[in-house]
Amino acid sequence: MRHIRNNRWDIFCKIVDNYGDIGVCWRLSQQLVHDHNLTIRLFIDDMTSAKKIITSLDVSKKSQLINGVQVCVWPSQKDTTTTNLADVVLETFSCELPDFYIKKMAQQASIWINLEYLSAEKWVSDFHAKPSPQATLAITKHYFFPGFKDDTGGLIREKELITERNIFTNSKEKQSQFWQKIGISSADNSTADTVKISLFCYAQADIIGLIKSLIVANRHIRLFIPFNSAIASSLQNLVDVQQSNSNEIQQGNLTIHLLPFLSQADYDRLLWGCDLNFVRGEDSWIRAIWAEKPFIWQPYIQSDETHILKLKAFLDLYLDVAAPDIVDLMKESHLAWSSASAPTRIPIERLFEQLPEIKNYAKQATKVLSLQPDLATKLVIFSENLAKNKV
Ligand code: TRH
Repeated sequence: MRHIRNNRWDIFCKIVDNYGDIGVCWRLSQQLVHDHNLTIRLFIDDMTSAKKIITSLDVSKKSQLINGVQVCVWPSQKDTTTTNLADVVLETFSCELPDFYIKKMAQQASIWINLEYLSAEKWVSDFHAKPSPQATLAITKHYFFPGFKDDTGGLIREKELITERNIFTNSKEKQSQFWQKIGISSADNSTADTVKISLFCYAQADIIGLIKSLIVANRHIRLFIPFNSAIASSLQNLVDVQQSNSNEIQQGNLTIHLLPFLSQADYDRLLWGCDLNFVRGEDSWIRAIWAEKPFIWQPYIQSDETHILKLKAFLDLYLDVAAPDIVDLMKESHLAWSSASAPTRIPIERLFEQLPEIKNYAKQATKVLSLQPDLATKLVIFSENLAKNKV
């Protein structure tokens, strides 16, 4: 039997807001090159925003090779970059490919897959891998939904990720090197009861309430904040960031470390090195799961509190076999953090007391998820099956 291998892929990314779209596309593009030996072109509509994630990007260039990925500006009809279309075209998050490009795809019978946003909701299994024939052109788009269950597209997880994480968490030296690299050599001198927390969230969260609770908590806390505009204004209201004249702010038992926006690789290490991670959106959420540490996830805010449905669906799935007291505590904490109408703050002291149990559960849940095939592998198999059905 002939083995169908589609080696050349074009990936299209539009940056709607924040860092999730480009964060996912950049991670996946690199993985398809390094783990699957594919030739990848990544087309991006906003190079300046993309530079936040692809730090070595030269925004003046139309096309450049970075870490094995050919990074290109969003194409126009006259661009020679699109003379040769790839075998597989990956539209991400329904970003709408250029019309001229779709017409060419129809002529060449390209494989067209749309990568959707991640959700743990039940309907995802029904919609995953479904075809959508186009009304005016002889071409079919296929929907690929990431997900937590076997009958979905899986989660992004690089081949070496779990090994790299284990090497890091088992090596005091590697951790020490990391804290030094991001300018926090004092992190090594933490007392045994110090809780390390990372914070990445949307401005709607009760950041002030959280920090006030941490200031009066009955143990030492280090709070690491990769600085961004969502957090900046809340922080200004609470502590005098300007006057502190340093990236370290001390209030009671709490030390706040203001970090620059880290590289994706360093952000992973921050999650691995902390005891509790506040994450948001899509990509940092999944990285927190792979960190196998306790986390509080804040979904991307949507109208009519739709994001709360997404949050509840995830918690039901993720906490499926957790002890009832852990389920209650995690649900209460997540809803307090994400729901505008929640009357209470995160029960931080109870969370700290239960941290060892939550950590054990996180380990177990991550292990189960990491036994499933990863998203890139499923995507490659999916594209091969589509190609097989074509011939
Ligand atoms: O930035 P986000 O809020 O992105 C969102 C979501 O993806 C949402 O679903 C989508 O609709 C919206 O964008 C348009 O959160 P997310 O998904 O966690 O992406 C953040 C990326 O930034 C992720 O790849 C991790 C990375 N990151 C760093 O590289 N360094 C850092 O210091 C931090 C805090 C994050």
